[in-house]
Amino acid sequence: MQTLAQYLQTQSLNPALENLIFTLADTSKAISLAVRNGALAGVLGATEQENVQGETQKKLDIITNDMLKNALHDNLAVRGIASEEEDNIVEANSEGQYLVCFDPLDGSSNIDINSLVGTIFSTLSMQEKVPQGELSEQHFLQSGRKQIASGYMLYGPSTMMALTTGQGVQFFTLDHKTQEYLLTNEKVTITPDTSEFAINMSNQRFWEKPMQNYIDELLQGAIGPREKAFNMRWIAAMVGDVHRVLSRGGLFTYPTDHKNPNKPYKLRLMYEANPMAWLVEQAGGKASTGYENILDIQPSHIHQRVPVILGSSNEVDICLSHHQGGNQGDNGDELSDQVAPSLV
Ligand code: AFP
Repeated sequence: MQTLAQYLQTQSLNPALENLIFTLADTSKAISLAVRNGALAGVLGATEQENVQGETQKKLDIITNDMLKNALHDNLAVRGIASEEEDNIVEANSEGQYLVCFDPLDGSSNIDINSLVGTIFSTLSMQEKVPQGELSEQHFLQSGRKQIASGYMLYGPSTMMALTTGQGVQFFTLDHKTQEYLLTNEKVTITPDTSEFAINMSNQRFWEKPMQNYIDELLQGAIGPREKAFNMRWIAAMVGDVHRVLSRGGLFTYPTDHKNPNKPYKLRLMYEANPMAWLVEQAGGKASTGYENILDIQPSHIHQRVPVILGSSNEVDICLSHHQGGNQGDNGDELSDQVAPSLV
């Protein structure tokens, strides 16, 4: 089996980008160890701090954020960093050419139940050179199409990395003995058809009408319009749910919901939706908000949230056909007193 280093050598990447991928991979090995040791390392549980999004930070959110931030800061190719756990962008090296957006520990509510968590990353290029002290959020606000290397590390029964540099999707598995990531799937492909979906059903009454109608058809099974039974899974860590979709197909969605009209979307564009949407497209699947391709969204701020529907191409198309002709914020009669949200 090829190591990550051997594989990347065959891809003719810019050596600085290759080096950046190694930095991310090496840091994930240390994160994997901290996650595996759990209570033995005293890293479980919450802190009393909140992140910029008002979520209570887990100890491991902060530990993993610091690990990645420090490692990336030490890499001279990195110009700046945006993280779920940082209120503002962090400036790194003046000569750096890359910007890295990351969620250091996606699914962190799973930590204390010893369930799946992961790290998600997205890399962009600096479009212009700016003097030290003048890097701003504006430099990060590039559409998902501009990503140059994205992926995730999944800390599960095995530690795995999914990577795309725009040449398909590869899976690497960490050999804990040698501490090498080894190539275990060189061409990850999402089956176009599926009978599996992932959604947090407890929000059903708050979804827009098109999503309610689509899921209702799936739930009717063989006697409904889809004429087949569907299975449902929900890991509560996007990284785990998307890994399943990449591995055996499926549809994953965290749609618009009106539980809290001030927060109609859950997933973050720059370090959750964009990297996952690019991976899914590179593996032959589709990713949309319901109304537009995720990768075409022009971001308005680094912590922006968006609705996400992604996975097996034919199933995503069927879901999108329910949205056609409708408007975002179409809640049907029951919730029509709510204000239609804009992308926030
Ligand atoms: P955390 O990283 O804050 O735990 O959030 C994980 C996440 O953003 C995403 O990975 C999951 O798909 C989603 O939240 C789960 O949300 P629910 O708890 O509402 O099901």
